[in-house]
Amino acid sequence: MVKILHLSDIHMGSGFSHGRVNPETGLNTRLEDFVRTLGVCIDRAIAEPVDLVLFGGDAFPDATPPPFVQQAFASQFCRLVDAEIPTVLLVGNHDQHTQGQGGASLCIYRTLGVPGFVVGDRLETHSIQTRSGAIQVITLPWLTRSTLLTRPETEGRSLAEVNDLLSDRLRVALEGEIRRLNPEIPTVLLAHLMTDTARFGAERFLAAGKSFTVPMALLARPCFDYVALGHVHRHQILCEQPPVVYPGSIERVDFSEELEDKGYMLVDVERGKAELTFCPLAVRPFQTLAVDLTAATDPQTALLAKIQTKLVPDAVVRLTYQIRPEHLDQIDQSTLHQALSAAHTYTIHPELVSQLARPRLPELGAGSAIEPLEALKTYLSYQSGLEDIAADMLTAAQGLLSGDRTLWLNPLDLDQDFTSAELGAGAIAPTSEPAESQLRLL
Ligand SMILES: [Mn+2]
Repeated sequence: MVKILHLSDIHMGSGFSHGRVNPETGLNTRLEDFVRTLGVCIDRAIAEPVDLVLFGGDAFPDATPPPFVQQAFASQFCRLVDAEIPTVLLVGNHDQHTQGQGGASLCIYRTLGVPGFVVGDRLETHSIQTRSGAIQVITLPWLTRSTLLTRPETEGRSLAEVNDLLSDRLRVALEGEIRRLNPEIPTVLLAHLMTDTARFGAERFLAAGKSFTVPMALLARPCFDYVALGHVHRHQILCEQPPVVYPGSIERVDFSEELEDKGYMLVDVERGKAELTFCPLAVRPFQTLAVDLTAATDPQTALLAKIQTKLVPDAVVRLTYQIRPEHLDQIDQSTLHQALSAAHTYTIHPELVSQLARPRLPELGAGSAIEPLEALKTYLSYQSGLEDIAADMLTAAQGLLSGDRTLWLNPLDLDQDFTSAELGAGAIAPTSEPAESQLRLL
């Protein structure tokens, strides 16, 4: 039985906008959070101890992280070297660099010859000797079309055709690795990819462009005893036999991960069998507080009450409130900042709900048929500001529809020598203050 700790999508150095500078260290608190959480994973690997650590890719937000971020990452992984725990670092899409082979930020571990460290920047099988016996790890880093296809092969083809072609190439290349496996030894596929059955997490927003999805049929094969994935930030088990698992990211990268549990996997693998446990990590909470103040008589009190009862201390908080423009000055900003000060960091997003932006009237929806005059009546019945002239407007509309000029001419233009009979039923006499009604109409 080989004991494995499988973690993924560290993204160390991202989400700084959700943190603040720690005056004691000069570092962004979100970097400190990520380092602490990674530290908890490494602590567990050493405390067990596990026989092997598998990292599923996306170490940093990009391939050229600043030195202090690289150093924070290295100082955690270097503890595995001291503990003599073999480690495989897979290259994810965020780690790839256009210059040179594979991920520049991770290949340094190979260049330096860090003992026990393997960098997975190509499709390759690694035979690793652990304290509990040998294991085979096939590394499959993030694939781009240029990995397996040449330009003439992709030219003039649609995205779907290119993806099919890429799928075929991957099938053949993976088959080549599988045929060379020793069937007696447990085997893990460690891959950074999007499967066709995965549920999306934040990576939908992180990855630029539409990318390649790998069919589950390529992964869920009996030759693998465990399929360790990276890329999707939401933890999920896609297949039971063999287990195909995204552990998810170890920290929340942004608000799209607000409701997701974060953690890593502990896996006991032997040939034909794997037992797995998801180990949750106590990470910093993210919280969206949404308050609708459009119907509140005292918006300030309603808003503060919501914050005081719901705010999760030390969370990254996003407060959104809907308010009518005329009530905006009733919100005292300094009191609001004071109420939010228990948060780790917070942002405030007031949303002005204008009278004009009210929801569509159900009677006037696209699905219902209604006569123009009835439509106008319905509209006017909802417009409290037009009450005084509603009758005039209806009369004018009647005139427009019937073609009767006398009904829609502005009262100002009308000859004063007329009778109600001439105007027709329901009409009203010209107002003594026509200028005012005109103004209201504008
Ligand atoms: Mn990724």
